[in-house]
Amino acid sequence: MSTAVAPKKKIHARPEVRRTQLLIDGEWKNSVSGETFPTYHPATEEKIADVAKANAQDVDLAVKAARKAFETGPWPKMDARDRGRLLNKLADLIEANLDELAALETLDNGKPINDARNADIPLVIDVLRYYAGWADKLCGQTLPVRGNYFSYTRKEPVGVVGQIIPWNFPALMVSWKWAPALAAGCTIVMKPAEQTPLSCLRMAELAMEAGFPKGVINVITGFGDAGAAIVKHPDVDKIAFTGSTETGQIIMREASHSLKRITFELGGKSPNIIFADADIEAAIHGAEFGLFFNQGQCCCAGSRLFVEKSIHKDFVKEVVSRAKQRKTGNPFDSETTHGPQIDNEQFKKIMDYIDQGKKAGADCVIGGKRHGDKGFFIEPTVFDNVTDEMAIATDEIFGPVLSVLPFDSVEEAIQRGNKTNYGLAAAVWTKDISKAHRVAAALRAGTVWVNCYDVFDAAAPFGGFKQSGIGRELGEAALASYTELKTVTVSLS
Ligand code: TXE
Repeated sequence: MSTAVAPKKKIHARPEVRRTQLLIDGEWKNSVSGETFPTYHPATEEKIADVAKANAQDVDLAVKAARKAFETGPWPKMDARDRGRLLNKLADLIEANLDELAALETLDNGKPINDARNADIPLVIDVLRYYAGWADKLCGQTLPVRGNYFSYTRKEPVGVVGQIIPWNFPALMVSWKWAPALAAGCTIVMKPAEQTPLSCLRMAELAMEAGFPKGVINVITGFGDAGAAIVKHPDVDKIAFTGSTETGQIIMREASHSLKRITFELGGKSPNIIFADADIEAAIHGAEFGLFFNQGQCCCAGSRLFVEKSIHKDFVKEVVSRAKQRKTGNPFDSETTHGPQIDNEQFKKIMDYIDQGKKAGADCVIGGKRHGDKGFFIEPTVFDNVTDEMAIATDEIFGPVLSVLPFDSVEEAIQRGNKTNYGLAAAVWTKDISKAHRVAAALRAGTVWVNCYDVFDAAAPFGGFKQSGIGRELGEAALASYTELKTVTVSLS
């Protein structure tokens, strides 16, 4: 992801909300109970729309449709290249409706429109196209077995997959989940987060327009109980989940009953390590962007900023000055760079951490307060002189709160950087190439950025060590979790 450079000021229009029902077996349906729930615009707290509230009965209908599409529908048996063509067609339709989807994302999530237009939705398109190319390249191997046998492997779709996603990158998470699953020939029951169902529903509508057979993509909107019903359902073969570590633990316990395949992308507390010999200008940007992008609501946010003591004072001064320059306000304004948090629950959680940081004795050098009196805005906040055991250094805050931790040596930075139960991402800033590689190898994290931050690519696997997850998304690696490997052995005698 790159920082969006705002063009001249423009207030973008709010989009129309076209879909609020469940998509089951190619049909838009109310929930069986008839119940709905509201979704809100986080910048104003106004209700946007009422959306169908699914329960276990709806989930059962969606799983049945996905199972039928998998067993008897054309999908897994379709020529792989035609599956790829449909993924490309969906990418084209999203591109044609980029402005609308970006605005929908801003409406439902509150992220600045410039970020949605220049980062989220273009990445969605890229991921779909990347996996479209994989659809006809999932090859097995011939095996040099002993005896008069011909033995080979086939990569087959894992089956019906339940996909449960969060609210921080609603459309992007849809693409990370749908694209490898569809390329592999799986069918899907997806549950978007209750805070942000709208872009997923619009993408599902575009998938229908692209011509995906009915039952291949089903969307269930609702709360954690609907997610739990997907996890419990005996006819779901795999769960792909992005969200909190706590919910991941619940899902893992539940999925163990039927030994469902699982992939998890969970929380993080990523170390962003700045050495004195770094390109300081670039590192200042990396420190600011690495934490404040998306209002700090990134699983890989560089929330522990380790700064070498010899540059610590000046570096913090510069980061604070950048934080001050962030423009907080209406996310539909193209000049806004800092939007609201997603909801009141997250707002309260973050404010509580800010309070804990102050009470623990860290120096709150900027921010620390609510911005305005409407919407869930929090000022970009920097705590200096944070120590490893403070809650603001150990817990995922998932908000615009940066903790600065001064350090003395390479060994100390590595040791303290790794002192966490998480292991999603890390970054190291230095001009010394040997040091960069040494530290990159020593950090226990699924992604290490060197002299950059938040650089994502459809081809680059992403996921966590330790309690940050299981398995990998993106790249060729993601396809492994959507396929089963079958060995076929033929007697030649
Ligand atoms: O997450 P949940 P929440 C972290 C972040 C945040 C905290 C809580 O620290 O402050 O989690 O956020 C569905 N069975 N992340 O409460 O509960 C739920 O409906 C099945 C990091 O939003 O994990 C939603 O669709 N599903 C993270 C999804 O799980 C269940 C992004 C995520 O919700 C369920 C988001 C259950 N029992 C939060 N309970 C990241 N890794 O990026 C809830 N859900």
